[in-house]
Amino acid sequence: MLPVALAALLLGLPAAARADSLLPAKPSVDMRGAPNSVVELDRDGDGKIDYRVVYDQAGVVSREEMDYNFDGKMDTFYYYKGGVLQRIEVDSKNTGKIDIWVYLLDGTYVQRYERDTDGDGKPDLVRTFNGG
Ligand SMILES: [Ca+2]
Ligand SMILES: [Ca+2]
Repeated sequence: MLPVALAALLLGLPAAARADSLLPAKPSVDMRGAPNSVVELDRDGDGKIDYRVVYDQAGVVSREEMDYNFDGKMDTFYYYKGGVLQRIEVDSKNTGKIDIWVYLLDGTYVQRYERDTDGDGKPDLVRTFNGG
């Protein structure tokens, strides 16, 4: 299932769209934690982890993973650098393969997205936003 907001993303966006208006809502967690620690949540209580935060050696968030459709498999991945969101990867077709990559500017604005529409694991649709 494709998150509605991401479907909107693929249909075309004004330049400099805010990423947080397009993505599935995440639980609010601290962006800082114990060094090299991992926090896992089972948000729907089915016994399967559906949200995970990984902190780097400095205790800054380096990655988040989310099981958006609660099927037990992580499908949305958020990658950080220095605590700033850089890239989001989504397995929108639930195939276990990433088919959407979203690159952010300043952790907030969508700079570029790429999509793999034929399932070969490589992006074949690329759209770039120059921030208006
Ligand atoms: Ca769960
Ligand atoms: Ca899933």
